[in-house]
Amino acid sequence: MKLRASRSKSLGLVGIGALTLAAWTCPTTVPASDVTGTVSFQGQVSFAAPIAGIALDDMAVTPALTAEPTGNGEHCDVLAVTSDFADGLGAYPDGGTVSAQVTISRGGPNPPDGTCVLTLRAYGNDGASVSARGFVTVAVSVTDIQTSASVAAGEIVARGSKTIAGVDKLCMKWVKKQLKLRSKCNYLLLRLGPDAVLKCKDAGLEPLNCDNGDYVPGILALAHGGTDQQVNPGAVTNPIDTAVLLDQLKCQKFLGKAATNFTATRTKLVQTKCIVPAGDTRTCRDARTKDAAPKLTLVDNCLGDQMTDIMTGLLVPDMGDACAATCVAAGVIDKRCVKSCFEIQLSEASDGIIGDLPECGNGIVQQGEGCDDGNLVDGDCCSSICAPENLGNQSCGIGGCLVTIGVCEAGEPATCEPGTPEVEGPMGDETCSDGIDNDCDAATDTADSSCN
Ligand SMILES: [Ca+2]
Ligand SMILES: [Ca+2]
Ligand SMILES: [Ca+2]
Ligand SMILES: [Ca+2]
Repeated sequence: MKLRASRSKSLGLVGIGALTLAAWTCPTTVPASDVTGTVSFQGQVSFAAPIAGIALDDMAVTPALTAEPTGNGEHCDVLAVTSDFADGLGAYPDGGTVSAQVTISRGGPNPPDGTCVLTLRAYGNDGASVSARGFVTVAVSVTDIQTSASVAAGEIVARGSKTIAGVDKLCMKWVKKQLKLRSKCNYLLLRLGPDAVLKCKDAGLEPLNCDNGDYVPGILALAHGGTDQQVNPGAVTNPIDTAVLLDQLKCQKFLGKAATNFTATRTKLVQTKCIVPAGDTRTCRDARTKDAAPKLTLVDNCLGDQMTDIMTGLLVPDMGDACAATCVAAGVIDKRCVKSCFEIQLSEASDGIIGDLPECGNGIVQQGEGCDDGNLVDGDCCSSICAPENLGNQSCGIGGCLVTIGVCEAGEPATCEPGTPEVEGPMGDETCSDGIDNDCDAATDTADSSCN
């Protein structure tokens, strides 16, 4: 099982580490060498497993508003994006464009020569509680930007998630425990062979609606690649030659720990710090990614590079294609690249577990929204920022049937229903002298024929 799109061999992944210069190092204005252009994308969206209520043409593909540079000291900025839906077979764009206006800069007279790594996100929902999400990273060169090229992106594999963010305590506990235990189990099986399955533990039954998109197995697959024993424990019939490959095995363990610790930490931080009224923003979640990033330094503990075990034929250490394809060349692991790749991949997986960011205008009332009428228009009871509006009162009916209520109720237009007419009369009855048009026929008391 793969966490994400695997056709990433052509994609470059990144070191994050843009150099920040203090202002005083640039005493004079330098000629601008920035390169700006609008790159458009085409590609394919698919589902890891069918998701009830969501079809491929419900999926909209949108470039993220941030991009990472690969060149030292360079910057990539996304100035504007356009979004489009996939067609019935998952191909995008479908009639419109998926594009990003990008500037790559180096801040000096020399033109930039690196690439920008952009993230394309695919998202759709069933209009209620279930969503589908996926992403892919795509490298865009200076030439692509300069020529406003059309770039083919790898396949976006979408998984199920929740439209309303947040997981309960039981789920959080299960995720954390399961990641830890299964990662440990993977190491035990590699080191000791299939008999170690007896030592393997499991966090128990997954709580209901906890990981419907199977992000947890996806994370383990990303951390362990071809050595992942989760799907078929005991597939390794012989233990790995620990004498020869001890460093490699330890490295595998660190990759697992780094990935699982990072994910558990980020998921918990997002839950406690971002899932609060009006607090769940991309900025908040990105900040939690940075808070959890130190967990990924465990990757640095890896000694040695990839080797193939003679007995089992397994490549150790290994990781999912999404990172292996870009961060391992001729068996040499680029640890900085692995950390960056894990950070991107696992943040998206953590968002998959926790659920969607609120988006005003998607028709679903989410965290921090008082209403969501599916548009970004003011004056229709639910404002352009998804706050219920007060548009004064409305009245209907006459006489005893007169009803006055708010134009809006709880962010939706309210329908005024006149009261029910009562009997007025006959003559002598108190309803003929109460000053009220009880039967709502526009004639009050003695003016009403029923009182005569
Ligand atoms: Ca919403
Ligand atoms: Ca509105
Ligand atoms: Ca009356
Ligand atoms: Ca009357």
